[in-house]
Amino acid sequence: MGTPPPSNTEGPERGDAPGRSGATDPTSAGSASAPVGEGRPDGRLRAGHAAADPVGDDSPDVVATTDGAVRTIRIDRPRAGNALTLATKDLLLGELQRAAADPAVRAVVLTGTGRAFCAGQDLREHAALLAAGDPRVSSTVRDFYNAAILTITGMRKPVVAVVNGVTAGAGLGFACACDLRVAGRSATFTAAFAGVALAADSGVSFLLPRLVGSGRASRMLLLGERWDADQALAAGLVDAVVDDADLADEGRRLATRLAEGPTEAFAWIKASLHHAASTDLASALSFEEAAQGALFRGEDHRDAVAAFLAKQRPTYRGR
Ligand code: T3D
Repeated sequence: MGTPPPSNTEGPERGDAPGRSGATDPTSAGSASAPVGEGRPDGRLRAGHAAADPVGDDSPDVVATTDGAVRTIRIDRPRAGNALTLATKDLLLGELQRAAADPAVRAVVLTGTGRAFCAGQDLREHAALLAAGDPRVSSTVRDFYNAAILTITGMRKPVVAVVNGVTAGAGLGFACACDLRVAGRSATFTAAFAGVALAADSGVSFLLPRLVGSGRASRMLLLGERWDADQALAAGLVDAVVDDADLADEGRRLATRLAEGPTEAFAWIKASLHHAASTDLASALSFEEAAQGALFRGEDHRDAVAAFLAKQRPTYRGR
């Protein structure tokens, strides 16, 4: 296979603009995709057209900070468990797309403020939109949830979920979509959808069974089980659990290590894993061949081989 197939799980090609897929193109992910946040000196973003916040704190915020090549995106509505309103979703998708498109960003951390990672859809706003017959109740799945999940999975750089507390509904989908998941000891995990008489969204039906197996995924979705961090670790839902006090440092350590790695190879590894998740062996082999073919031509590969032979540590430039 000379070139990867045209889907969101396709492999990135060297020299492509970041976010080549429609989902990671800031101009093509639907009406909710246009960044509406106004940058503030403290790095917090506020929606330009935010409706009144359901918990009345007028702060549907997403905080984005950059440390070297690591971009940290933090959902910042702690009074509502970092539940997602339309305004928060606009900001979050915009930040995800910006991180995907910025070549200076080589790893991303997704986390939340306070006791929650993300409680999913804001149910107060949802109830109000339902009562008003607002069409955004259903369009938000396509315009935001689908677009955001595809932006995370299609991003040509690793994304680390630093799960600082409760995660529910779409929040669980966000954690599952990330490439690595590290949780604080107090984190809990629940699908929550059936609790409000909904089915899965945000990729949970696809991503969760691949992490924990279909039996455990069914228990989570049908029985509404809420797992603690150790259960999540045992089931494979997270890769590591650390004390809450150490979580931010561990997330930073992981993301920094990834940001200093061979970004282009990571992009292909990520794409290969996503491609292989829904294809057959022959197609996976072709995809791997395309990946290695692209990487053989890269600077990082040549430098890394030369460094190995010279018994030195390679310095990756991400190309
Ligand atoms: O069209 C569409 O939009 C469909 C899209 C759907 C995507 C989805 O995500 S559907 C699933 C939505 N999420 C949920 O159903 C989760 C609901 N929340 C819970 O089950 C529990 O609150 C949690 C398991 C998340 C946490 O439990 P706990 O005991 O640790 O905390 P708590 O006391 O229940 O919540 C703390 C506060 O956050 C509380 O506010 P209060 O009473 O102190 O003022 C609670 O109401 C608020 N909160 C938690 N989740 C949400 C929320 N507020 C709004 N929306 C929420 N999802």
